[in-house]
This record gives sequence, structure tokens and C-alpha cells, in this order.
Amino acid sequence: MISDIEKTGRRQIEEWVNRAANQTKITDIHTHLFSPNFGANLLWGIDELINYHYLISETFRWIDLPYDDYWKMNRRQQADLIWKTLFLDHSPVSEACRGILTTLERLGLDASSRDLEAYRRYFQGRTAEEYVDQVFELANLESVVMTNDPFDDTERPVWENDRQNVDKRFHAVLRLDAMLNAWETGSQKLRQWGYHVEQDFSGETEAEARRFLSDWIQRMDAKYMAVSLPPDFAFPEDSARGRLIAECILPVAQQTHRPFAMMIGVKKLTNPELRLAGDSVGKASIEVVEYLCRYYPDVKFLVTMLSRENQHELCVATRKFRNLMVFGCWWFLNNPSLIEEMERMRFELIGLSMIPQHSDARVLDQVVYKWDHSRRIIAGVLTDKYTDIAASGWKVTEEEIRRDVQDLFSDNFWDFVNR
Ligand code: RAT
Ligand code: ZN
Repeated sequence: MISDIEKTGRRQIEEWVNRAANQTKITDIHTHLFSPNFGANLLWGIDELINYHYLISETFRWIDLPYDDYWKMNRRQQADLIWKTLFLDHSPVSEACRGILTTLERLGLDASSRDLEAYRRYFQGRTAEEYVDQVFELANLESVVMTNDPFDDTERPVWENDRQNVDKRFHAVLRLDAMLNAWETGSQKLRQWGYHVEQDFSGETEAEARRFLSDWIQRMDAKYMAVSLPPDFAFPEDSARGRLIAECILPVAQQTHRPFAMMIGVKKLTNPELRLAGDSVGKASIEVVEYLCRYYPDVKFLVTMLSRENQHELCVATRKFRNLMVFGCWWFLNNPSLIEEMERMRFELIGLSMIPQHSDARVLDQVVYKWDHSRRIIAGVLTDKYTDIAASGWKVTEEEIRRDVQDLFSDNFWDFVNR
């Protein structure tokens, strides 16, 4: 039976938690956004929102169009098709569709008008710089962490020639998929840039690959190194990736005190015709994470896993290793029902010592809805948890709730990076 006192207590706790969740500024620890000085790399506005790859795959569920015909269309034509298919011909109930409606509403646009041209007009004449300010305000963001790929030819020149103009609210991450998952081409690039590496690891390859990592961590002031990994990721492993991780990444992570982020469980191009929208998910091995944490206690690991089936064992592994920080509800897990389940389980198993969410936004405006939706769910679960301990006589205070939310939305990340 729930007593009246408990009901009053719950209402008070709910008010405190909601206030803390709404007012605490967020550090978004993994996005695909860019500081405005990266030009066209920073995506924003209604046509980009609609062309999100999550929505591209949903659209192809309904249409017979050959994939190539879609890719030949311009951005606007693609957005028109997605809008018609997912918003007009059917109701937009999926999380990615709903996200657009939340964003329109938070921008002050009339979602009920269904008037795509009016939404387009709203963005005309805006600059990326002013829109970044507006979106950060709406999403209550302190800062975001980018995904920075030195192998990307549009990005590298900015780091080489214009890094002093990176907006201070955008932090860098050294993303290493092109090196770790494609060493044949990765090693060629490194050679072109003056690092003496060989595909067969002869000569001074390992030392030179370490020099490359250190140079780029320094150039970007990268907060961590990161890679996405397949479900069958193994370590130790007799492969280029295994060797690079053992001999280059882990020593550099240890020496520079920068975490190594592993995003595990992505099956690349399950349907290649869908391009970026064609990736899928598979269950990975928790033993690999445990092995790394155990045998490299001086390396800090940020880990997120893509499969729902991995979440419980990842929480348990996090209980065992203080050099492991679990983060986010990644990609196919970034849906209300799964976020709720995951946060509840994490609070129960590891308390507040984790990073509950990241947005993974690819389009600037997306942080508005992604944080709106997640903030609400995290606050709801926290309210339950504080109410439970209050029912045992523990004195819950607004001040301590604010401290805890500050940890979850920002400080747990920064303390982990800086320790
Ligand atoms: O969530 C996504 O948009 C994915 O396509 C990936 O970018 C993933 O988040 C990644 O960082 O590899
Ligand atoms: Zn991502």
C-alpha cells in the first residue's frame, strides 16, 4: 500500500528531479556534429533532419523505388519522398519520426500544419553560428564531443590549418575506424603523411603508428580515442587490428591518460544498397571487454554495446572494473522503451557511476529531441529510485539530487577523462 505521506514525498521528489534534469547543462559525449568552422561537415536544418539515415531505412520499408534512384536524387527530393512516405502516407510514430515532430515543436513551428515548405522557409537566411547558439540553448547543452576522423579529406585540412577557430563548446575525439578496421588503406595514408609504417608491420611500424596517434591527440586536444567494432571483435587477436590495439592504442592511452572508447556490436553494411543506413547489430563477447579491463588496469575504457542482449553483462562487468565506464544507449537502443529498461537496470546495478546517455546526433537540430526524450525518461526512473530510498527513511534533498544529476549529465565523463 502506498501511504499519503509517500505520495506527497513522491510529488516533491519528482519536482526536484525534474527541475535538476531540466536545469543541468549537458556534456554530450558522442555526436557526429562539428564546430561551424568545419563548414559543410556540420549538418543542420529540415532537409538534413528528414534525410537522417534512420529514416531512410524506414522509408524503404514502404517503397519499391530502386535504391540507386533514391541516391541519384538531390537532398530536397529525397526529403520530399521521406516526408510523403513516413509522415503523410503513414503516421510518424517511430522514434526517429517522432523526433522531428518534437524538434519542430521546440523550435516554435507548427507540427500540425504538415507544411514542409513552411519549415524550409524557417531555416532560410540563418547562419550555422547563430543556429548553434539557439540549439544549444534549447537542448540545454554545455558542450558536445565530435567524432573526428583524420582520414577524412574534408576534415583533416581544418585540423591542419584552422584549429584555432574550433568553437570551444565542441570537443574533439580521435576516431580510428579507418586505421584499426582497414589497415591496408590506413597504412598507405599514414605513409603519405610521413609516418614510416608498413602493412606487414616491418621496420619501425609500431613506433611510427604511436607517433601518429600522439601527434593527432595533441593536434586535436582529443578527449579520447574511439573505434566502432564488429560483434566478433576479439582481443588478443592475431590480426592487424589486434596488433595495433596491443602495441599502439593501449600504450598511447596509458601514456596520455586518454580513454579508449570501444563501441561494440555493429555489423557494417548488412544491406550495402542502403549505404550508411544499411548497418545492423549483433551480440558481442563481454569476455573481450573483461580481458582488456583486467590486463590493462592503467588504461581507461569507455564502452557502449549495440545489442540489447549485451546490456546486463556489460553492467556487471562495470561493477568489476573501475577503469571501465559504460555510456549511452547507442543507435538501435536509443528508443524510449529500451532507454528506460537500460537506465533502470544500470541504476540498480551500478548506481550513479555511469554515463546514462549520449545523443549520437548527426544533424545539429537532433540534440533538441534526443535530449528532450532521454532527459524525461532518465528523470522518471530517477524519481522512482529516490522515492524507493525515501520510503526506507533516507532523507532525499534537492541539493543532493542536483549533485547526482550533474554527475550523470556531465561530471562523470569529465572526471573519468581527467583522472
Ligand atoms: O548512430 C549512428 O548514426 C551510426 O551510424 C554510427 O555513426 C555510430 O553511432 C558510430 O559512431 O559508429
Ligand atoms: Zn556515432
